[in-house]
Amino acid sequence: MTKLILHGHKLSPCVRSVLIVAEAIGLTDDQLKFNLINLFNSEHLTKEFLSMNPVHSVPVLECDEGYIIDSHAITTYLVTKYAKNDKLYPKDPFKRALVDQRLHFDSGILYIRLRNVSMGIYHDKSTEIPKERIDTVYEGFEFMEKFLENDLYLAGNSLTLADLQCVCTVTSCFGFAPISEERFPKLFNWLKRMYELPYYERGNGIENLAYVNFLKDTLRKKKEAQMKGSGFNIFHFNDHSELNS
Ligand SMILES: N[C@@H](CCC(=O)N[C@@H](CS)C(=O)NCC(=O)O)C(=O)O
Repeated sequence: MTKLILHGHKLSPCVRSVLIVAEAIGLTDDQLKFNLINLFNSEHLTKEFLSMNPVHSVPVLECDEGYIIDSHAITTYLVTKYAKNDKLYPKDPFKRALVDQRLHFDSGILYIRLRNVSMGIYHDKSTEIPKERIDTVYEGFEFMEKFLENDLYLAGNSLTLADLQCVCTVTSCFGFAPISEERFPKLFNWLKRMYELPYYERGNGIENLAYVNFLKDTLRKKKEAQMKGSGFNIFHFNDHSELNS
């Protein structure tokens, strides 16, 4: 096995998507080493990190050939190189295109809408999440409900990378955009299938809960700070020590 180091923070939905894919293809912690980048101490803005990733985002995968940035590029690389078969990322051109479309949906639509909400929680003066931002997330869920209209999974009737990537984004929204069975029956049942994966908790569930609580907690602390008339800065306000293990 060659060098594989994942640089990131496990609260990050994008980092978790790499971790759940690594679980799915059976990469062990020894094979894929984890290096914590503490975003709350701006470790993603250091000269050393920027030389790996000028876009200063996590995750970054360091491998023998160099650095790969963006979770979607990392997961497709890992599956192509290390999975025992092509089930998660089919070689058939049409099936692959379908998976790729869902990955681009995650990257360009769903995740960006989550990010607009989370960035607002961290940096906006307002202590309320604007309803329009939450509505854009729900619109993303409506698109997924359509993807699932005739299929059990996002790109057909078997599990692919599309599901593993999107589940990390969808569940990250649960603190402000929960999903009900009445409104999103297909998505609700898809989630149940995802929760049943033997590696779900380890790959996403545990750290996702920490992330959902972190967003809620941040909003609460921001409200308290505003009531006291004191300043709020995400990088100095919270004690993030428990999040950095
Ligand atoms: N499309 C990228 C998005 C990565 C991203 O935005 N990561 C966030 C954490 S979830 C980050 O590193 N934010 C810090 C920054 O962008 O400066 C991916 O899938 O890896």
